[in-house]
Amino acid sequence: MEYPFLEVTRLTRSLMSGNEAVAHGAMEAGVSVGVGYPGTPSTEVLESLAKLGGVRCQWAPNEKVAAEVGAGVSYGGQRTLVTMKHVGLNVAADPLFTLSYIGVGGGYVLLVADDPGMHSSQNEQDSRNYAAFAKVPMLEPSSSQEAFEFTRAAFDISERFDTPVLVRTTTRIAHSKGLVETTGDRAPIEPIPFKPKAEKWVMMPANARARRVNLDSRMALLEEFSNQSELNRIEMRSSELGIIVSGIAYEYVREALPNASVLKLGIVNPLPVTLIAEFASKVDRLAVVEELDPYMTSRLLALGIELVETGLPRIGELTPDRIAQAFGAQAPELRAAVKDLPPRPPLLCPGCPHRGVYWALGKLKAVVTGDIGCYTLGALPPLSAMDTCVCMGASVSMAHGLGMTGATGGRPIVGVIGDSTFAHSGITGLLDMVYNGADGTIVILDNRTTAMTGHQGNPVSGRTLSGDAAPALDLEALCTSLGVQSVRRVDPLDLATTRAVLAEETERAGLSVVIAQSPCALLVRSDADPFAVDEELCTRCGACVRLGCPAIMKLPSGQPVIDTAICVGCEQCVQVCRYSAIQAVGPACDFGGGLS
Ligand SMILES: Cc1ncc(C[n+]2csc(CCOP(=O)(O)OP(=O)(O)O)c2C)c(N)n1
Repeated sequence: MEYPFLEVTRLTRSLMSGNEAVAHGAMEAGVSVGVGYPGTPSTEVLESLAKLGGVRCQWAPNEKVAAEVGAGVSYGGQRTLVTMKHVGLNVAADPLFTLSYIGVGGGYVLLVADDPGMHSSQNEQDSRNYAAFAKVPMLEPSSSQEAFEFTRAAFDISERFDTPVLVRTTTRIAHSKGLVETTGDRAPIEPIPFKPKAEKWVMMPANARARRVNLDSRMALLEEFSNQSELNRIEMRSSELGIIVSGIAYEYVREALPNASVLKLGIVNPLPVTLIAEFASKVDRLAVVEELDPYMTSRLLALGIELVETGLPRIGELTPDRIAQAFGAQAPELRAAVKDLPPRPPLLCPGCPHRGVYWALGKLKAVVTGDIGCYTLGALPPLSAMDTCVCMGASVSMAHGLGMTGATGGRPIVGVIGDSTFAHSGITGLLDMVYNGADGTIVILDNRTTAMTGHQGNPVSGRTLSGDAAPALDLEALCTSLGVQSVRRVDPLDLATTRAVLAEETERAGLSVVIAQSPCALLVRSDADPFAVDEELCTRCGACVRLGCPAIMKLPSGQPVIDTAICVGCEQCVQVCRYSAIQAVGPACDFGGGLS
């Protein structure tokens, strides 16, 4: 089978992360709209695509919306790239499972980045299962070069087979860099005008039943394609051992077992069953090496293909060492990692406005249903001020549910949610509380940005992906119009007022929202002088240390000291010191408190 994308004229060679390479692939494929929701390790795909220029790129408030905006673009006959992290695909699963029935107009590619080992996620999921479950093809690159080429290929496959296509990366592919050869050309795509065609575009039972049959025929054609495609390839070496592998694990296998023959799969759904049987017949022993779920293993065993049991872990990331060990091979020589580095646990930054809210909630002994963002770090000692964290938006709905139980023994229940997370999936939970007459207090931490994933704009901040001004959501007006009885705004850097307002709102019956608004400390350049502890006035009571500010350290003697190089002069510690022992000093350095 011939694919022009594999025969591109190589013009430019540059070092790119997998995320950048996906963006280049989409750009060269002639994509006209990129849309997604940030989430590590996928975020830089859309940011890179936006920087390449010529493609309209935008953040959606959540992944379901992104998937649907992309569907509209595709039905309008243009190519679209939709991006998200693995848990985002849970949110976008609803449209995905029907988009597969409908198919596409212009090419529709959904990039999903998994995070084995949970470097930055609340769980690890293997999105390959989604491809099989939703009945859509999935491509899995093993390098930055492939991330580029497979993304281009995915658009061709999408249009040729009339299907959305998933491209799956994992953290190691998304974030590691490799040389990528690109053409720099942009495929001229002729937009296909939208034609009303209810039997294709309108999924109601009568139409869906017909498309369901069509879906199975399409998957059969795609399996044939998978058997012949250059994206799947056999690399014959010793016939003693054959490994079936995809994604980053391919690179590990090449390092750990250089003599093994390999069937390298670039298409992981549908699996090329004939090609797999052919490979199996060429080797004495056959094994599957795969990170996370036994996705290929279980399918091959069901087909009656004999596999060597590797005992490789199903949790976390694979490594060349682990693979070598599983096959009794010598571990590859790797450059020794630097040992004994001090641990650097994530912490709320100096000057972070979230800290003031947690301090106040701690004083009120509130039970805090939490959410996902920088503010999840409030769960860590010494603040230890968050009691639950499940998924985006859950803080609001769980405050509602917990409130029905009376299980907190009279302690107030407060849901805490960031501005981006509130726009993502908090609004419906709040509407539910209003609708069902729930009591409780929800704090919206409005730091004017999506900080956790690298300061993306969102509907509350009123800044688009390209940095343009957009209408900023008026949180007070929104919550009031939903029917919340009391909506108040506080500056969380003013600890006494924050505490007083939260005390009033948690004591009153009914539903209230407190908007704690202060920009992320990394967004403002602080001109304030840093502070220092006057050891003569200090009683070592520890109140300042309990704020958990990285600028405040406790010496072995128990004496707190402030690192003036990172103190941004937010004065939160000044407010908790009852002995006036924390005082401003002259400027410690000339680069202020953070990025501007
Ligand atoms: C469904 C889903 N999509 C994306 C993410 C990635 N993610 C983690 S936190 C976060 C947003 C945090 O922003 P915000 O709520 O404003 O809080 P901040 O970090 O600014 O304090 C995102 C997008 C996720 N965990 N789950």
